[in-house]
Amino acid sequence: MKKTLVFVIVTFLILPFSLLRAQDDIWYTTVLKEKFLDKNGNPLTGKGVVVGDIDSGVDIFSPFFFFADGGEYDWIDVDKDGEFTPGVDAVDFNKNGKADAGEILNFIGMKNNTYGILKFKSKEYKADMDFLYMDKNKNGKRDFGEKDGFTESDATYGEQLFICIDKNKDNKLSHGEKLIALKTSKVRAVREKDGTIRRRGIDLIKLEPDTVKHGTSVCGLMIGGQYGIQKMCGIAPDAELVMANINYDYTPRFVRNFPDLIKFVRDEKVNVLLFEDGEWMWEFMDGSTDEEELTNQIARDGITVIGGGGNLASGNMHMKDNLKAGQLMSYAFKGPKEAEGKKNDGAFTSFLWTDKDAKIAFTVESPDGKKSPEVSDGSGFITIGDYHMFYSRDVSSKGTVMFRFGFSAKDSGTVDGEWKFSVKSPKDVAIDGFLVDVTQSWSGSTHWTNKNLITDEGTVTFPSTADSLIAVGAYTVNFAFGPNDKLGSLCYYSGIGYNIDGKMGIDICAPGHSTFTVSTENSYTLFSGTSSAAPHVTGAVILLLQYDPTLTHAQIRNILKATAISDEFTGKLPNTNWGFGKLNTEAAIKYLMK
Ligand SMILES: [Ca+2]
Ligand SMILES: [Ca+2]
Ligand SMILES: [Ca+2]
Ligand SMILES: [Ca+2]
Repeated sequence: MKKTLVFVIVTFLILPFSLLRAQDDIWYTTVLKEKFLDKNGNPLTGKGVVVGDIDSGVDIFSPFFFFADGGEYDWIDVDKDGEFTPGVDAVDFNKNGKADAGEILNFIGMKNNTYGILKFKSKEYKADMDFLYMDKNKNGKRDFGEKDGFTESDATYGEQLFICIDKNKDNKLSHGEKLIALKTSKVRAVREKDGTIRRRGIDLIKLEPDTVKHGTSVCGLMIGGQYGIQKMCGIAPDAELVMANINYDYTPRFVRNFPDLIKFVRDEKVNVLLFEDGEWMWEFMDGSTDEEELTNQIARDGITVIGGGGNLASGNMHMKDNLKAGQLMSYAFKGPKEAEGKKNDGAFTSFLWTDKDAKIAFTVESPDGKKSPEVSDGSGFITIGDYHMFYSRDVSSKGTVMFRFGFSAKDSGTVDGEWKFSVKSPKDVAIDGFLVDVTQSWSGSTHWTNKNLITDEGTVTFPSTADSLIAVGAYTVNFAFGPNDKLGSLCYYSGIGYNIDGKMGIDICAPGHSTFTVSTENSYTLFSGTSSAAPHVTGAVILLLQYDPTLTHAQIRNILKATAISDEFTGKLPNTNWGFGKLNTEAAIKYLMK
């Protein structure tokens, strides 16, 4: 599993045990409590704004990602029973007043993957949650894509999709109610993992699938569905999307080609950019990398840049200590043989400190009890017993020192067992230790064992460590699943604290778990993590930009800051858990309108 995404997959495993803690009233976190208009009197829905997302991909065939720009149609009660009969009744698509061959009307039957929290059945048509389609080949399912003979010029890239205007609000398709045809994809362009660029109107229909499903859910929160017609839609459903798909590597940096992804999105002239990746391994964490400098430049150019703060807190993969001059300290971590169904054949650590004159010396003891020579500078490969060790000391442009290690077994076996570091500094210095294994998991399969030094302070992840980036933390809504998790409280995994360069790590917090969005294969799903929180802020920013396209990154950050909410959970603001507080999209819009 690719878990460097800002996403808590592992926590889903414990969901069913906590079902009783769901609240009765669902908060659709992406549906605003009030309706707003832009300066021209149009609804504030993101129209005219382009959002860029660096993420796993997007399911372009989902009914959530087409505009409702295909015109109005009538339906015909073919069997004259006074109600919509799927597979029998018709849509008068050629407007001749008759039900013709190929005009059979059916519904998708959106799957309910929300552990029953959303109350709807896939097998019943519900106007507020489902989509209709014209079953042209009468096979009882919606055909789509090139595999079924459709081309780039076909509306909805498959059999024609519709939504119903449920005028009498009975949640059914009733006599005389109109259908609106969906037509144009909301996706303008996507850079595939191998660099191939797919564009709407040219070859978007060939886009690689979103096998990880993450990006599809993120986009559902931002731009999915139809405003004012369906119960659930994204915050800014009339905005357009540009995405750069992430390809993961085996060893850190797990996303190697960040500059290519960032430049693609920038060159597509997006108005707001979202990062949906969080990394901590072999990173300086001080905002000094080329990628972060590029991010700062984009923000200076007027594009708002947002990122999830990462879900590293509570992962037992970060420790801090204060080394005393000349004192020998020992740190250790332990990993399993297998983790998440795969062989644990690699572990990585990095130690960071801010005094480059401190030449800290390390000796490593492998699980078979063999010791490395002392290393304090340079880089190299060393064999210890049955293992290989890579090490390197580097200094960032901001003066942060990073001492990296990578461990593997000689015979391509696992690195399970306990690894010990003996550490000695010639000067008093504070040191951070980060850890990860090949699972790249947030909750971690491999953990520090010196429990008293483990801390969540300083767990906001790269690239949200960039100087000019709105870093988003997550708080609990709708449905709690952590051990001490309460609705309204900060999510236990949400990164907190100051970054190593002294910047307050988190700017603002937004709904983490559990939110509702769309996933691949025509389903609704629960979503969680700072992955969920960041698109809420991005959606709010899209609406602000529709109202005033001249707003800069700094102006938007100030609006969010001025309107964020404090409550019993946040305490006095700003602070390093919550930043400025909880996102208040409605207040941010009103603040701008004043
Ligand atoms: Ca009927
Ligand atoms: Ca007809
Ligand atoms: Ca069909
Ligand atoms: Ca109706």
